[in-house]
Amino acid sequence: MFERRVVRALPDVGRCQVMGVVNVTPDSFSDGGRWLNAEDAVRRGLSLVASGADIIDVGGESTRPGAQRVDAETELARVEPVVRALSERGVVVSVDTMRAEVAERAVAAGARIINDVSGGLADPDILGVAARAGVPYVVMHWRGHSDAMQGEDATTYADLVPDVVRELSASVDAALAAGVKPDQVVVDPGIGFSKRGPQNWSILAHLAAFAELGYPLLVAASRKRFLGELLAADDGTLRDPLQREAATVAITALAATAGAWAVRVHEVPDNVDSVRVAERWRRG
Ligand code: PMM
Repeated sequence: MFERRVVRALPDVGRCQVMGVVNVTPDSFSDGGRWLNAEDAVRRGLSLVASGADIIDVGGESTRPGAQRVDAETELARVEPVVRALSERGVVVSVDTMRAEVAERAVAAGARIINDVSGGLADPDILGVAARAGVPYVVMHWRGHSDAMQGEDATTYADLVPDVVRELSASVDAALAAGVKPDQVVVDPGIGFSKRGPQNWSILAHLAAFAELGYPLLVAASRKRFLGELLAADDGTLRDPLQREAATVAITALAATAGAWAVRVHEVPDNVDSVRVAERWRRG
């Protein structure tokens, strides 16, 4: 277990926060196409809040392995109205984007967190946007875009955990150098990004090494492939993404008990129960 850190400028809910996912995309691996229409996406976000989500993460570009990039205009058209509508209703919104322009417009529309899966590597201008806006900035460990991230090069490490910690730390340093305040940095080891199945388990078993960086920790394992592999049928068929919920809730309990600041999940109620149990467990 490690200290559960909080993020300045966000409410401290007294336990690990639950970040509910709304992907306004046609192709995300588990909810792609379900909330592509802005009204459906807003309704989904509000329903996740009603069931206990503390934060809604709105994304307009799929980062599933092999996904093709969308242009900035398309991404913006998907996320901006949803961010605005949810923010106007008092929801704490994070914008899941790698683009400076999209982050800037989303913050102007009310987003209170920038969640950048590339940790500033895809578009370094995003660091200045986060610094000027003075909003929390999620720095994820990332080694390349979706078309290359699961290749041999991108998933090879000399020593996995120290390598990921070091690369993540370099991204944090760049964010700080651009003016992001240390108490607004969140780190995320990037489950499923340039990590093959077993590597994800090594990362999760060593969350404390990431906590040692000294920042709040976000864990985003919901429904990901490594869970499908763990729960595969005898013939090797992966467990369907929608049937990975119990496993996701188990990861939530373990991450929250360890001291994660937040978990990023697709379904909320069971994960809220899970973090409440975890917090009670931590207090003993
Ligand atoms: N994973 C996805 C999207 N956004 N953001 C953070 N901070 N960490 C993640 O691991 C992460 C993310 C991909 O999952 P999805 O398609 O279910 O959104």
